[in-house]
Amino acid sequence: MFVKNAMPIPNSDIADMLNQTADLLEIQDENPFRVRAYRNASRTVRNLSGNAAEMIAEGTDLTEYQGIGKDLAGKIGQIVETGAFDVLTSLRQQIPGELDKLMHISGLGAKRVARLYKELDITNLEQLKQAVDSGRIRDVEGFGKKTEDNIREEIGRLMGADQKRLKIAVVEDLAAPLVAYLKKGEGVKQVTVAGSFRRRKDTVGDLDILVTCKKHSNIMDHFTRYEDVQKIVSKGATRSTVLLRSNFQVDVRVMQDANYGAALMYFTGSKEHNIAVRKIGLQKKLKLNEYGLFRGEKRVAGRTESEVYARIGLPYIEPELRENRGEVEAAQANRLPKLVKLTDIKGDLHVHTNYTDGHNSIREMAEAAKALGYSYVAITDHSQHLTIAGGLQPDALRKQMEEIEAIDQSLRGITLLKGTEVDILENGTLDWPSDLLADLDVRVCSIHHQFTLSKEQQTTRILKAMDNPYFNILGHPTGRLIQDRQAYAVDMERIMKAAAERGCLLEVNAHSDRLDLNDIHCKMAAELGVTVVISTDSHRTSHLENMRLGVGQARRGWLEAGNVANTRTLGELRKLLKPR
Ligand code: DGT
Ligand code: CA
Ligand code: CA
Ligand code: ZN
Repeated sequence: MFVKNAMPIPNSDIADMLNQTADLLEIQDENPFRVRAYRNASRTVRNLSGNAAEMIAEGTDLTEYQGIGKDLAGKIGQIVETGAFDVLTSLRQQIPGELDKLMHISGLGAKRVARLYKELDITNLEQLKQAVDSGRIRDVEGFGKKTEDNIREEIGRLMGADQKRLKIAVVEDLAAPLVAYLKKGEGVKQVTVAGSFRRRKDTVGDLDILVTCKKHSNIMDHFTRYEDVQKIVSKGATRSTVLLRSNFQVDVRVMQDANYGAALMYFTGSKEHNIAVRKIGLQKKLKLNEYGLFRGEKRVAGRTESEVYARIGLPYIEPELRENRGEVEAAQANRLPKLVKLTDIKGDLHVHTNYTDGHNSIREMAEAAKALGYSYVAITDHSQHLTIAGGLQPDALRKQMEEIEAIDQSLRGITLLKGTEVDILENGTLDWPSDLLADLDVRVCSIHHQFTLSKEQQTTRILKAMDNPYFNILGHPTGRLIQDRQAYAVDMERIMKAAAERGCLLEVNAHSDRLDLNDIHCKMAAELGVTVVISTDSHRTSHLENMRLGVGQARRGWLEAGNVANTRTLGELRKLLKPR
């Protein structure tokens, strides 16, 4: 199970859940009184002066407040206790995608959103945009030119706001040349990217860069003259902000050596982590801010992060853990995980070639894997059902297996494994017969179609597939594409429990668009005793290096090398891949 967060759930989260319930009920054309009851309760909770969870714990009767009857008080109690409540949970299962967000677009509303879903299968902003762009929306009853124009304008605004965050791989490409450039500035000593980038979040809102330099450096002139700068938002001696041509924001702050560690800690965040650490400091009469750790007026630490943590009485906490998801408590109890590292990874178990939709040959992929120092790599092309990706027919797979064996014979230092990425069909069977599966070393089993099944159906489908004795690895287990496609509905806890029982592995897909399992799911995997595999799903040689992105998510999910199958030797790995 999830470790319960030490912080009580904020009122705003409870209020959001109640409001979302009202939205979803409205989309279902429910009784308006029931809808309004949820909206009223939401507003009341949002405006409470105390924290609802704490109030309940202290015995306050919430029904004393306007708009909260016995029934709703019970539901709020359920949210406070479990972080969820049954009405919303079941509504979310019944109503796909982001219909509740779409209904707030001006010109839409609940009824129209429901109609768009029924007639055009629209469940998210991207699909709505496509329907507007292609003119299909005009064909729906009640949608005229004016509505269409309204929606188009609103989509532009929403997507613009949404796209301010970028995928971490994209931000890496912006950050690397900028950091190299800053390091060339006169008198510059250290340059470090802090913020969510350093915590390896899957998307990043802006770059927070810290610099130390000798006195009288012209670092801010240097920074603002960077060729990719589109606009200087502000420029000062110690802090400047610019927008790059991609519209992405970069903050640069100049720090003193004496408080560099404290500043790095502050600007690495997360804010929630910082607050939790500061609280512990205060218990010891120590004040922590970006200028250092102070007892009274006296700075007692600040030069390095380790020094600051140590003076507060904590071991060093890795940036990826700093989300206030229990890491501070774990640090206090000396129970921090020893996080998996990129250098622990011994091979890649999800790689495509030009047999299907990859760009490189088997030999090219194998040699690139060898160059990374791996001791094994599995070739896993698509199965027959996935025709759009050139899925192999059985005889083509047989031919590929022979070629893999031949190339493996000719390569030293790395073992090529015969694999497949086999589709999980809608009824839960695998897209290859058992005799073919039996002759392979690695079977990655993935969902590539029917994303919109109900949670129950999708879960059953996967569980059924896992009953197949040849099922090794569940590929990209939620199917999400970051900022592009929602995860399909699935009961991850049930899947993980089943995987743990059967010895199935779950993939952390390191492809820059995917990164699923995500951080939360990785943590859940460790807690439920599921072993994961971190794989790149490479479609060309350069993709093999995306392994670091998957490792980043695994680290955010508290995973140690022992939780990750492809940190093991080939011999140990083969045991995990044996049919059951
Ligand atoms: P992002 O950019 O949205 O992906 O996320 P972050 O975490 O990089 O957030 P950002 O850029 O707003 O701020 C960078 C760090 O600075 C943040 O992780 C913690 C710290 N910070 C910013 N504002 C505050 C604040 O009001 N209080 C505290 N304690 N820390 C803050
Ligand atoms: Ca940031
Ligand atoms: Ca920032
Ligand atoms: Zn796939």
